Amino acid sequence: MNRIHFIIACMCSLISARTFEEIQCSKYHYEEQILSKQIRMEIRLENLEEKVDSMKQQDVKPTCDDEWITFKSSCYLFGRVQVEFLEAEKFCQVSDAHLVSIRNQEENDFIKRHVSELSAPKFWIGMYDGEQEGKWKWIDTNQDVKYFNWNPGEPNQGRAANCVAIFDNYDNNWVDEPCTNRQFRPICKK
Ligand SMILES: [Ca+2]
Ligand SMILES: [Ca+2]
Repeated sequence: MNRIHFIIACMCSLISARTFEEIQCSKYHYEEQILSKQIRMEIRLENLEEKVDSMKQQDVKPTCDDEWITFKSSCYLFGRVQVEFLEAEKFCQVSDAHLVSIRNQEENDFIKRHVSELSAPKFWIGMYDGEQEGKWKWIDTNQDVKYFNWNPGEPNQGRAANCVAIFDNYDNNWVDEPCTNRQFRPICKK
């Protein structure tokens, strides 16, 4: 091979090397695009699945037993016997329920609306501060109470009253009462 042939051969090999790199590069670029498209589609699919799950949950209505009333995803029973607070909780537990916990304004409005339609509206709700004065808990989960609907001036009886009731003469707002008071009926929730 003379000098000119050698130079031409080198140039050809350089050209073919660049072309090969270009082909490889464009192949990687293409694969990268496909991969990123695939990732975007997977994220969209996950988002859609989450949306479908949450829509399904919103539509779920429990099947409540006779005399129990459905609201959102729970069943409520407005008892007819007047008992002490702990007896009221036991009454609910017989039906695999607990005294009602009222977690927000909407649920409170539902309870108030229903109680005001009844002729003897004095009820226990499942809230107590028997473990530590002023630290109110829900009896169903033992969680701290975060939403309150005290009647103005309540709670007002300190250690003498560790349970909570709702009365029509207090506009069905919450009042603290001695737990041994037998004037109240249970509202159960499950
Ligand atoms: Ca108290
Ligand atoms: Ca009170």
